[in-house]
Amino acid sequence: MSTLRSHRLTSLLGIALGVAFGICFLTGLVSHFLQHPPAGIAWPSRPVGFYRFTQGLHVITGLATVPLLGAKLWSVYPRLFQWPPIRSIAHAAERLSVALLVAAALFQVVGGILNVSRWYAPMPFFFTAAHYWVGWLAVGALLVHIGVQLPVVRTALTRPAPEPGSAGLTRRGLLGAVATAAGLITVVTAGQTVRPLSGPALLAPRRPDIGPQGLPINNTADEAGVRTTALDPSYRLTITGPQRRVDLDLAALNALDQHTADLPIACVEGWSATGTWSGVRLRDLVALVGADPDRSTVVVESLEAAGRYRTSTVAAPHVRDPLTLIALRLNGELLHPDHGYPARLIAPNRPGVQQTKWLGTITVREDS
Ligand SMILES: Nc1nc2c(c(=O)[nH]1)N[C@H]1C(S)=C(S)[C@@H](COP(=O)(O)O)O[C@H]1N2
Ligand SMILES: [Mo]
Repeated sequence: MSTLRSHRLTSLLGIALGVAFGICFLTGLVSHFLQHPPAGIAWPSRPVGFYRFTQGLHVITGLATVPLLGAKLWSVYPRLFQWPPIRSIAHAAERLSVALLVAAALFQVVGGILNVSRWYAPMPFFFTAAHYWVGWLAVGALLVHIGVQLPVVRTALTRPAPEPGSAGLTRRGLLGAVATAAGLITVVTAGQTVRPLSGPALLAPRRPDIGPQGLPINNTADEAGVRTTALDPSYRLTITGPQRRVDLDLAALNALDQHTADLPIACVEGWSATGTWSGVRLRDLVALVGADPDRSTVVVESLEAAGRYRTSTVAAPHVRDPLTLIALRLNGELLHPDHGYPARLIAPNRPGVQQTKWLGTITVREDS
């Protein structure tokens, strides 16, 4: 057995891991509630890049936990198999919470990596829901674990550190290696959302600058099965409001006031990239069908026949925001078919999954 294993090492790794999991949990909650707001609560549309920041942080921190988790498990590995496995009721409860914590932590990290790599085959369940609920399980087990281990950690860290061993890897050396590994993982992946790091982003599943019109794609027009309908010259955008319904062809859409905004696509998978989008303000279209743009809710629907992300709801703060566009252009060109031609939604502080592409209909409801 390695002499490197000690309460001190485990404590230090545990604190780092606890901080990382805490950041992941809080940013994960933001992502969940932004996408599933509790009834009667609407998220603000500003700051523009808020979700880009929290979700980038979520995935960066999650990936950096891999070496921490590995080292932490290694440092306690022999103790996980102590005999007898159960000594008392309290001991049994503590063992169970540790088993839950290890299982939940591995599930979160492995599932997160599979999702970021878009490899869903090993996950025959809906990843997002599972990731959310297991997150609560992990945090619950983590709090129990912290409560139980706090005295051990306190003793281990207040007692003077033992003399370093004479041969082999030292504790400082091991912690340094773990920190270096976490740093390296960050450097080769964070570039998918932090532009200055896009050069070394060798392992990032997405690069912010690779894709048509300088932006990555989540789902192509062919994958969504919309190429024919999207390119059909008889295309109309149907907008239905409390007072009237209008069908606008591309000429009519282009004849309306055009506006430009620099806004990011911030995917839940952690990549993000800013584009310069031009088109019609959603609030102008809301006014066109006789609703009050300052107090309306909008449902947009894609030409895409099926698919989880074919529709999204735009709550009042985003409808009202002059930066919320039905974009017709990206970076000075007509939208590429993969970016949602002929028209897509783009709004500030909004998860990528809700930036609906290939819009077919817009339904406006005035809030009471
Ligand atoms: N209709 C439709 N819109 C969609 C999607 C989709 O699958 N179908 N994917 C969403 C996701 S998950 C993201 S991250 C963004 C990506 O936009 P981009 O491909 O233009 O970069 O589009 C969103 N809009
Ligand atoms: Mo996405």
